[in-house]
Amino acid sequence: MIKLHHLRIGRSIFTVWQLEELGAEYDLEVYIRDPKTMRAPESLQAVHPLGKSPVIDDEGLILSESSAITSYLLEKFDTDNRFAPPRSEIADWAKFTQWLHYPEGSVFLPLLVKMLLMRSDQAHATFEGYSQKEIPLHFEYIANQLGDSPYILGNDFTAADFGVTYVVSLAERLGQLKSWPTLQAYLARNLARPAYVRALERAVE
Ligand SMILES: N[C@@H](CCC(=O)N[C@@H](CS)C(=O)NCC(=O)O)C(=O)O
Repeated sequence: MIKLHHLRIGRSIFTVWQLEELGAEYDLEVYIRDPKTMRAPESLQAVHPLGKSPVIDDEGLILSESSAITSYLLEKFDTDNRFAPPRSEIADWAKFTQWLHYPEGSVFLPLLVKMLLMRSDQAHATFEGYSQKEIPLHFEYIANQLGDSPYILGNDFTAADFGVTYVVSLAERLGQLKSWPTLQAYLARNLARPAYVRALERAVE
């Protein structure tokens, strides 16, 4: 059975959500951040050298990186393509893959810079300039992609929505969503999904 090494609070709740959407059986090992440093406990390093979460252990296969974990879980549990287009539909599959990797690859960095700036008591003009320009660039891109659709690839919820929901939720935690009603509505819609609610209950977030 898959074991998910889940660090509270952070992106691995979105992996718990995926496991719930997929109806997979799994065990959860929960880790708590150091309240001062907000870093993961050292015990996570015994699981994976980077000591970060999510990490899954599937009968000895240790896998890190949230998007890679999503791909693995789809391969294993989404055999009827409920959450991703089949590879045979190459253009749809390529767009799906782009949106699967975009949140971690492109959106997370400017949000991380913003988070660090908020924790700093010094002025950092270069970093401020970067995050002030990059964050709206990404939000507009996501909002335009959504348009009037409920999900990032249109009318159907797909596994690309997990990562996009993660970065939008992080943006909300950082107080960055006030002028973005489309993103607020998208976030509320996804977090109301029964599988997300079950994930919160299971992970006791
Ligand atoms: N690129 C990795 C990032 C993993 C990551 O940085 N996870 C954070 C939690 S959101 C973490 O474990 N931070 C604790 C630490 O670095 O001490 C992924 O997508 O899984």
